[in-house]
Amino acid sequence: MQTPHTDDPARVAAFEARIARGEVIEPKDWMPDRYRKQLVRMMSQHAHSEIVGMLPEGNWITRAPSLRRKMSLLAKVQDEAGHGLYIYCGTETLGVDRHELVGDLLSGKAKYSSIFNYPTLTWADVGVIGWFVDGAAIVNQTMLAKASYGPYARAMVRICKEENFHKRQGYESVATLARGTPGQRAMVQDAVNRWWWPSLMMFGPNDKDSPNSAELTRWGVKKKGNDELRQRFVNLTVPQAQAVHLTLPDPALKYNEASGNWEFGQIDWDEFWTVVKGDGPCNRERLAARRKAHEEGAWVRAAAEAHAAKQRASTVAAA
Ligand code: BYC
Repeated sequence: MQTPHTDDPARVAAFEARIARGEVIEPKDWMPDRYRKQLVRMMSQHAHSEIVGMLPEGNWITRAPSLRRKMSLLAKVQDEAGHGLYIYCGTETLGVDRHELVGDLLSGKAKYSSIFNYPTLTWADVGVIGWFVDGAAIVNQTMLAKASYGPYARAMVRICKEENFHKRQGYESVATLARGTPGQRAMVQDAVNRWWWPSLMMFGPNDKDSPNSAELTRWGVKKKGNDELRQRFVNLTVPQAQAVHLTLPDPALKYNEASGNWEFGQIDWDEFWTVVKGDGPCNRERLAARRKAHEEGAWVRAAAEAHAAKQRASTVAAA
């Protein structure tokens, strides 16, 4: 744990000048306490999202319709675990311990992305998650790859490469179903209808209702606001839906020639906050699954710790 520094104004000004010059902040550099706290908050929520995010799709590994689909789903879910681990490592460079962060997730104190509190009812949901959820994550994370904090930005570069593969496999699966039997078409349209609005919520509240945005933008963590990224996602996704003849469940969707944007309807913010506060369709189920996995993994952690202690002892003996 680094010694806490006093945030004296001259140091903060020098720090902000570095950010303004586009310099990357590294773990050993001085940073305002608030910058460190904001990063720990956001990065730990992000890591938790990757870990909880394995659950909805993991639910379909045993029921994937072919060996090929099973292999790509397995690889995708494993990638999400890897993303969580890189980001926990990144968060530890800020002086926190991942056991503490995981404890906060398991106790229900920490947040993770609202999107993972919705159920995966059919196989089509898996394709739609790849297309919408990974698609939204790429839009958000491509910006975070330019964030001012080096370890977070570098993790995002690799993660975005993997998310691109996830999105493509999801869209390809959706396109296959959309070209399939009337039953398959209806199944994929139903999945699109259920996942569209929760995917738009992934970008967070409107900028005017986002308490963290101003500070994160000033410090170069957020390069674009929640609304701009959400709009970018809508603009990218509408033509993709048209290409596979699927309808997005929003009668207000309309192309605005002047702005070049697809205008969209009202997001149900009451639903969003209900889910964020822990009362979504699957919040309890997700936390119960994580707690069970954590308890069942106790022997692995104990074995790893015993191994590390043995290694340390033999290093000391050899010195
Ligand atoms: N869900 O001031 P705001 C993946 C909270 S996983 C829940 O705008 P900020 C994948 C927010 O935390 C990738 N909570 O916040 C994995 C804040 O609460 P606190 C997930 C949300 O931080 C498996 C409050 O609302 N991506 O790709 O400026 C399978 C006010 O919001 C949500 C990330 O985690 C939400 N959707 O901006 C497939 C990206 N939105 O902490 C795929 C990293 C907001 O003040 N995170 N809240 O109590 C970010 O980019 C930003 O944190 C957000 C929110 C844009 C999400």
